[in-house]
Amino acid sequence: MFSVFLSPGSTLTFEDLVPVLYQEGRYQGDPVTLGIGGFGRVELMTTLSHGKYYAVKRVSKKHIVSKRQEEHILFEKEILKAIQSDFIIRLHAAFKDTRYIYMVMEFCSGGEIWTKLKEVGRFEESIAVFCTACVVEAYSYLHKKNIMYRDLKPENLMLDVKGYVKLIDFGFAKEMVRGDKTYSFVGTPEYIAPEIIKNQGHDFAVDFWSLGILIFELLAGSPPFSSSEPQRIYAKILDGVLKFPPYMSEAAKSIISKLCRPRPGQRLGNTKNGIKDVRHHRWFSNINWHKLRMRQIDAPTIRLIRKGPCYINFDRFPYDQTKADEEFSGWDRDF
Ligand code: PIT
Repeated sequence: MFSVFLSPGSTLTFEDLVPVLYQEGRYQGDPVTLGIGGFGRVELMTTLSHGKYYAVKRVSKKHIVSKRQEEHILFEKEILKAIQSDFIIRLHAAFKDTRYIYMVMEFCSGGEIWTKLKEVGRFEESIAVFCTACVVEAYSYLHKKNIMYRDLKPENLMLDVKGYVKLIDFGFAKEMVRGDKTYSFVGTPEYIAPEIIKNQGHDFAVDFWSLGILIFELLAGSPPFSSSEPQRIYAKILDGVLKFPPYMSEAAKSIISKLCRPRPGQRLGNTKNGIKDVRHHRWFSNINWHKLRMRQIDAPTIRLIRKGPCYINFDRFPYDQTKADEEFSGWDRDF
């Protein structure tokens, strides 16, 4: 077992981590799974010594090699290691063995925004404003470091114990020189900007497009351009016609329209004043940005968070007993 320590003074070792088990219900006695994705699974773990909780992402090395994701996963770890923001998930440590790589991350006990949105249908405006403001802070931090995020959606937003929002999943993030463009086709169909679909090259502006889509989805419960077939979604995105439900406020419609402008150079956040213009839009007039950064605002999202066992705000997933094959090619030397 190799281990990497990322926080000086911390004594977290892989052997210290033990799984947290469901205390009741259908899966009683099984390890708690917080999420499953194409990438692997995230499990809830704790230490017997200090009792803190961690979300541990585990990915099969064989799977990474078969999907040619070696570079990607190494980069994901390097990015997460370099990031220190209250609005982005923290990576505490990274480990590997012969079968898996593990990323030990901060546990956000409030659960996914996506789960909450499904529960209540759509968010009240004050909740949507607060969640989006947290994302703006995360973007501001990332863009200052020349990192595009490229995968904004409710599934990638977690609530911490205070109801503050944190960005997770840096699988599509990319470091970019200012002024450069990249041509990779990435993202989730409903959130993809028109210039990506048209393969015209894209940059930081795609993050502002997706911010507009997110605001719409938080307020309406579903994104503005949707269909069961990705091709139909892309056609709607290229048409660019936003149809707002009658209950949406004028300020909300205004900020969404400005973020979802087809031409990247005209998009709010991507003109000469940069992200400042987003912060100054009237939809955010009740947000004190300084207080938000200081975590001195009472988060309206707290109403969405349930009290109970530490996994109560998460969907439950069956345990997967199968063990991945071993993998020895050595691509993970630097992990
Ligand atoms: C959870 C709960 C939690 C953290 C996470 C998931 C983190 C997931 C994650 C996944 C990634 C990544 C960063 C974070 O790059 O507290 O359900 O692929």
